[in-house]
Amino acid sequence: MKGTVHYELKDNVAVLTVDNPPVNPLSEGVRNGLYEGMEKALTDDSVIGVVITGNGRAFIAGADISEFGGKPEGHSLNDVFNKIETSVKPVVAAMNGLALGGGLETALVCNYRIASPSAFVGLPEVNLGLLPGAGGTQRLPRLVGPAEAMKMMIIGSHIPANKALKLGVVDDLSDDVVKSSIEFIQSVKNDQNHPQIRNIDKNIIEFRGNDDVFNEMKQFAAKIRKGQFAPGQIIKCVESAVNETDFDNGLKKEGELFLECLMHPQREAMIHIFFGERAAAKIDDVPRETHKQEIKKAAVIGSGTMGGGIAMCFANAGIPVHILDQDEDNLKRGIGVINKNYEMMVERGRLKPEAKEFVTGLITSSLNYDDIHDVDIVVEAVYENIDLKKKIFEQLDEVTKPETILATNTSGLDVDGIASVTKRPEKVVGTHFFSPANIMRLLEVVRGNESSNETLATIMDLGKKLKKASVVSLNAPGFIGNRMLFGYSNQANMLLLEGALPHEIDGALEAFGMNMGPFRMFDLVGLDLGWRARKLGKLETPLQAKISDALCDQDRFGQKNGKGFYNYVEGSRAPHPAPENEELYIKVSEENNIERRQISEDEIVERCMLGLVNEGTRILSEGVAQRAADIDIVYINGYGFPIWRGGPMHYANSMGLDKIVDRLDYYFEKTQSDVFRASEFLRNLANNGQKLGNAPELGDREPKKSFNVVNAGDL
Ligand code: 3H9
Repeated sequence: MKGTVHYELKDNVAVLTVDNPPVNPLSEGVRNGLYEGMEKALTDDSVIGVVITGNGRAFIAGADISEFGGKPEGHSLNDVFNKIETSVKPVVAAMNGLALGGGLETALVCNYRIASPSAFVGLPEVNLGLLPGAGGTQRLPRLVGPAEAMKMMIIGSHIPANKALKLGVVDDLSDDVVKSSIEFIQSVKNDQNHPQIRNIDKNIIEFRGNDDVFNEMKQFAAKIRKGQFAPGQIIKCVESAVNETDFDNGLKKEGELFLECLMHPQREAMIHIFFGERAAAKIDDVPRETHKQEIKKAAVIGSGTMGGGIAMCFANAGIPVHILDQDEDNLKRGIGVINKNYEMMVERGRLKPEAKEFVTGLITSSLNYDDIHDVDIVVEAVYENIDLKKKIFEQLDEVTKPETILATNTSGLDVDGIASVTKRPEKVVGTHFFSPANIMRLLEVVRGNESSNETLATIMDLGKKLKKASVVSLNAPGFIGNRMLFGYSNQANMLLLEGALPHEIDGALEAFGMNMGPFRMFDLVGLDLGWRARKLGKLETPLQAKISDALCDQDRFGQKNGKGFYNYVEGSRAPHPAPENEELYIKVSEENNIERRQISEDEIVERCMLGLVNEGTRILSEGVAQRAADIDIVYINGYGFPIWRGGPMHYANSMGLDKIVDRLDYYFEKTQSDVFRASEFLRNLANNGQKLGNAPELGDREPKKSFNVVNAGDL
């Protein structure tokens, strides 16, 4: 049984300390401990009140997420909360640290709340496809009003203690929460009544019978949590909190709606991502106790969009960073962009002016390699040219101290090739940030053949400090994310050749939940990249790229020049259909003997998803990704896959691998396209009724693709 609660008497006050490292979730042992602790305190006449607190850095981080979907054991949270709320002796929540979900809900059934200034509170259940199901939707609106409460629950934000105090979520702040709580209990021990949030209705009464605030929230939720089930449920709960005159009716409604969330596939998908993200940060064959280098100072080579964004990541994490460029004008421009980004954050209220001063003060720059001799890590972020990168790495190897980690921000070049020019290949690693690097959460960490355990452990640790979702990929063409685009993009392009129009394909995939359809993405990236690479290498245009190359021949390069698959008006990224392209689509289809036809949304989604999933299974079968969930993390954080579907691999598992193989075989028979050729690995899993999970053991893997067999522009 996980977790326990220590019972201690201090000055006639029972102090119940939740102990369930590292973040004290309400596992069975904790629920039982709280229940029994409350009973003991209530039956001991010498006890004048109860303090509930947490051991370590957290008060209570919520219900134990790993218990969802299983059979509940021990005392329920309801039993525990009833015991606390009906206590005749005052109960104080001494919130020493994080109080999230069921943790904040525990505090809300107490009579008083005293928080440490460093504590954070929040009801982030929505991130797990859930709603606060232990009274949070009923009690929080009574403290802060329905609008603020719904905003907190729909965003799922963590609020700092001083803001919680201002909002009235906590009553006081103290550096020593247990001592202050005990003193407080001494001061109210003779009071007959202690406040209960269930009895407060001054903040909700004015909203009774008025739908405006709920309609506004529905619009807000549709915008920031498109396609998600839980936000609508949260709003319904708060409607009950406001409109039901009997508190217990509202609680009952919350219970019913919580259960619906619990049974919903989005809950399983989102919890898969919660644990998947934490698992992805671990590398199977790198022991947890591996020594990590301290990163006290960093350098970034190149002051372009990527370099600037990466430098901001370091500064935001409080790590001094030096930007190096070879061109003074570039450097000035780059620093200017960084300043503008920070200014914009201040204007939008996302950064305090003094915080801006602090972070910009951490960024220095120059044109001189000698200035980075003492840094602990260098991230090279120049444009994708292997010869240039190799030249830079030779120089970095010369000027930096021997223990400096040398990282390359490449989206697809051979990291081992780059490492080979240094005398420290064990210190070389790929760090593929996604643009804009200061905003996008994904970090693909590319493990070179010789990258040492210490280097990898240090980078994974750094990823966490930079607030990234880090995923390890072996050094293979396209790594994980871009390689998977191959099958997906191939099918999007084939559908276009077969008769569907870009806005129809994008529309179908966006309705499925993708943040951005493939043709909007192609326009954003630039159609000319593949076209130029093929021209340079005198390579033939593959069938799927014929339309894209034909558009480039007509100077349609995408967003960069205002016309591609779509048209754009200056200063806007909004796509407008380009009917003038349709003649060209028909012509290219005809030239390639492809008969155009009406294509259904279902077929569009199915073919693109099969392309994505099948390439994912190959990546797994080669061990390029450690686990299927790692691939899901990549796709959700870097490629706009809807989190509520749990990522492409989880999606395949939930469809059933036997069905996936059937559909791959169906399309393979029709098209003979390699995109639909099911691997033996996938077939075996499907035949044995298994799911996509870990990569096969080392000896059982498919050989990984080599860099020299992949054509430029194919990926
Ligand atoms: C809820 O409360 C429902 C109720 O309303 C109603 C019930 C009826 N459970 O993230 P970290 C593990 S729903 C179980 O690396 P950090 C985590 O897996 C819950 N395990 O640390 C990891 O394990 P490992 C509402 C949990 O400092 C380890 O703890 N609460 C839980 O970066 C360290 O976690 C939430 O949604 C949990 N609740 O971040 C909060 N939480 O070491 C979810 C963590 O084996 N948690 N673990 O990989 C978080 O957001 C972050 O973990 C937190 C700490 C901010 C707390």
